Amino acid sequence: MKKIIVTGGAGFIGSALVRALLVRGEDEVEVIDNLLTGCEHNLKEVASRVRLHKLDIRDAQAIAPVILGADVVYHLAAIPSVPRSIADPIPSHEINIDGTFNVFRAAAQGGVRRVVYAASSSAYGDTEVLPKTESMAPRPQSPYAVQKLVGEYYASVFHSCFGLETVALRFFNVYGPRQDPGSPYSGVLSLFMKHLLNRTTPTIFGDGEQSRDFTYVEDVAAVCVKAAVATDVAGKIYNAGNGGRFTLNFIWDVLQKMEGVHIPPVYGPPREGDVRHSMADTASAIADLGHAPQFSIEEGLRRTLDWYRTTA
Ligand code: UD2
Repeated sequence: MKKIIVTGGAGFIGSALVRALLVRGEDEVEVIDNLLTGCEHNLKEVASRVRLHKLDIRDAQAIAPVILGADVVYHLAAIPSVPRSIADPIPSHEINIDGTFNVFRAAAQGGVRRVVYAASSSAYGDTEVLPKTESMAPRPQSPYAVQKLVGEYYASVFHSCFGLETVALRFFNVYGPRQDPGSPYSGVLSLFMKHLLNRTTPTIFGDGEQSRDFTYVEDVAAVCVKAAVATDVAGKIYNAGNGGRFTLNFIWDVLQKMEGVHIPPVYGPPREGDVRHSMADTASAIADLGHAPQFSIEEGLRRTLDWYRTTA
């Protein structure tokens, strides 16, 4: 039996990946998570089939024996959020850079076949050209973006210097069930869902015309699994977005229509470190990984809203 590790597997994206792996028939899935932003509840339905190691990736000695001998490590553990990395940069630096180094090192020393690393579209910053292609020079504009980019560089160098197979996937604004709306640093769509169902007013930072390539969480889980098996991809970086972009104003309008309500948002000042527009060029991921996003924005929003309505 092949051991599969998901760091951050109790988080919103990690737990979706764990479920996708189990559906595929992987039967030795282990999670490393310090439960800082993730929670055990996210793994509730699959708890009997998953081993949860409550460990922090900053603790290199603790994670090494868990990673030892794994076939694949999906490295998703991180402190997300651009504004959080500005307000409180040290923990995100330590987890996103030092912790990521520890995971790669444990994988290289522990004979792991491949590490799939969750990178971020924030690496692009404000490029003039859309869509954003992997060959563009990175222009990080927040500590979080720098941290995620350093992880990509480490992924590449662990391949070239230590022979570890790595694939970095740049996630583009992932949304869906289980995204926690409980923090001011939560992803905007989880906050929109909360406001919509509570009939409260969301705050939009800036004019709401900024756009994002919102990607449904199951599509991201699917491309992670593909990245673990694709050939001739070691050491490379791929966009894991949908190839579309929608403004915040558009999304809030769609959600109001779905719910049959009229709640004008409040507009605040633009957020520090924010990128204006984000949209993935998916050609390389389609060609090399067989990436095939399944969920339109309407379908993804509908499923997400249904989940919050019945569960949250
Ligand atoms: C960045 C990355 C994304 C992922 C994520 C992890 C970009 C383009 N995307 O997402 O790939 O790594 O970080 O955290 O860099 N907003 C509001 N009101 C709110 C909350 C947010 O208007 O209450 C705005 C915010 O100013 C931004 C947009 O919504 O323009 C998206 O913000 P977010 O925090 O959901 O994600 P973002 O784009 O920083």
